[in-house]
Amino acid sequence: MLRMISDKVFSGKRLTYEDASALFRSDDLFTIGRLASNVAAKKNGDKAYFVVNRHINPTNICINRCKFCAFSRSMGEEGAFELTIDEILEKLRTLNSELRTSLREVHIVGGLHPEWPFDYYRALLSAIKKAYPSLTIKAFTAVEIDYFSKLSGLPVGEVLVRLKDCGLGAMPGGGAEVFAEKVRNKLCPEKISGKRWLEIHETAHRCGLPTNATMLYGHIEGPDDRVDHLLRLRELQDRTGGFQAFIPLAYHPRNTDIGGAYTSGIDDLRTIAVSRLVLDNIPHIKAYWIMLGEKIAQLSLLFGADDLDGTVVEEKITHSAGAMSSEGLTKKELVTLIERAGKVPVERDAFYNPAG
Ligand code: V47
Ligand code: SF4
Repeated sequence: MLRMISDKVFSGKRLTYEDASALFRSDDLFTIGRLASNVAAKKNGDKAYFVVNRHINPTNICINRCKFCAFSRSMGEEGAFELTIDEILEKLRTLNSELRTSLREVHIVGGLHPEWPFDYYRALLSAIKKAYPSLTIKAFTAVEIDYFSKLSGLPVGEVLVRLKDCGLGAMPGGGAEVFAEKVRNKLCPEKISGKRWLEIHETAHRCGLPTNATMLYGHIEGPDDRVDHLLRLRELQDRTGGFQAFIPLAYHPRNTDIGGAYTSGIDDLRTIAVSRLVLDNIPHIKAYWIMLGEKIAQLSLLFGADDLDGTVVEEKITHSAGAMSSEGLTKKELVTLIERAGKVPVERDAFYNPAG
């Protein structure tokens, strides 16, 4: 079976549901990795990207309370936080000088706050854009965008246009989890459906906003749920071309309602590789070092990934759930990880242009 898949990949043929399912079930990690690495080299040469970025979470108060999420709190619960716009600006102002001078992207996502109005989010974008005009703001998952539409009574397209007018430059890929209804209903019954997530990204692409896509793996899903997820993304990308990167997110079990175990390094590498092979129309596969740990993220560069994300600085979502990685890396540390994998580090902006 792998031989046949390998022939297909080398002749540029698209993999089917059955092919992807066989890849997720195979234990021939090195063959799959070598194949994925070949595909990655055709797309991105020996480049491995990183970005000088900072993550910011305006609040962890969330009405959804997904069962895999250790980050969220209810209003008034111990550990709940909410940041003012000034406090968020302060986080950018107090970056060390190396980061402040080369910061390209701020990544903003948070919980669905029961009381904040849509105007808070618009004012937040405008304030950041005013203080840092050249910074790209990558913000708000499809889950938040759907919530803003409900809050404001505006259709999703209008919400996105108004956020874009205030400085939104791109959308992150969170909230996708696993699209398959049976799994999703167990993991996060309050969350928007997979179909709605895809619709919102389609609307974003049509509004000229590039987005990313993720898949949360390693909890209660099976290999066929993963395949279904990847194929639904590939189908949308065929129609819009708006996804920049796909990021498999390794489930972290600590302090969550569903518990369970950490993913294995083998499954992490296989998931990166299969994603690279199946998503033939998405330009970049990101090995998010925060979730994979620095060393598996580095190895992922030999299994089809071409991007490590970035400096991050402060990370709460995965660290609430037992991440063992550090919270931030310096530029030098990212460059060293990449060079020691035998790849050429490319510092990028939010749109994969080399940072000049
Ligand atoms: O939406 C929540 C996931 C996402 C857990 O687009 C968990 O560039 C693992 O989407 N274990 C947020 N994952 C992170 C995210 C992301 C990160 C980096 C870059 C980009 C990008 C996007 O984390 C959430 C959810 O899917 N998540 N809890 C957990 N226990
Ligand atoms: Fe809320 Fe997002 Fe956590 Fe779900 S994953 S509870 S939507 S913050």
